[in-house]
Amino acid sequence: MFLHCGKFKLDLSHPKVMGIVNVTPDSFSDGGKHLASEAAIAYARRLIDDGADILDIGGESTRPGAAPVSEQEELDRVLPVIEGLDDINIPISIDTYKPEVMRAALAAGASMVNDVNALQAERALEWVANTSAAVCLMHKQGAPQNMQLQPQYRQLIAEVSSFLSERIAAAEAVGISGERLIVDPGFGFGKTLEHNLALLKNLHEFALLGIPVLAGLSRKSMLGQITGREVDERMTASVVAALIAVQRGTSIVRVHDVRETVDMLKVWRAIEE
Ligand code: 7PM
Repeated sequence: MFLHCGKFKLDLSHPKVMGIVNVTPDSFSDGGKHLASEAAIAYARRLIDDGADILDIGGESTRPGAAPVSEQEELDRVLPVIEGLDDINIPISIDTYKPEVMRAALAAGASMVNDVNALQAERALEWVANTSAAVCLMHKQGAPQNMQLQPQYRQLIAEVSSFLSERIAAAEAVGISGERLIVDPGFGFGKTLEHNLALLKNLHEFALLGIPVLAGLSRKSMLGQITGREVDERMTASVVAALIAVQRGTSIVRVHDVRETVDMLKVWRAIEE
């Protein structure tokens, strides 16, 4: 299976690593916008050295309860970073749910959209259709501000699956072909620990949609709940969770710890081929 993203064709016959680059003021330097961009660019280059296959660049935290950021602020954060990475030879994904940010980022050189809102915003489908970018369609229940309050499902896997299948149909209806699509069950987005574990255990079910699956488990609170560890101490748990995901057919893992995840995949592949 190949993923078409802009000028890139990613061979998904082996799982790929998407490295997370958060361009938020608290993540990179408080010495002003320019320094923050430079630091984010340097960080992104390190992830490439570490073996990242895709970079996911985001300017607004989608974490539960996070304050929304204005469109202009988000653009000011991510565009200089995308522009500063114009020489790299791996795809850049823009992590946003805002159509204007998608459009500007794709024009600046990004070739994938990672949308936790699955292109449900007005104009998002149409704008992405007019490009050759790939899109990750993620499931969530509720809005980031309240989604963790009381998540409930009658049939978790079936509900997440049918949402994703409806979004695949919506994307294909506007001309975004299946080769450009990725689906993601959205770990932690309106899910309890029990829900997250059931999703992880049954991840192979989503491969039945016929679209590559992406899993974002890195450092998530479900791993904190299981191990009792703080967010900065969840690397081992994250790498193991990524292994469980690829064992269940996941094509792309979205991670902070690129080096360690790449090592894990090398070990896994050594016995898998
Ligand atoms: C706090 C909680 C901070 C959660 C950050 C997060 C995903 C994503 C995020 C995912 C896709 C994080 C998350 N998670 N995009 N964006 N899939 N496609 O760990 O699971 O970065 S935000």
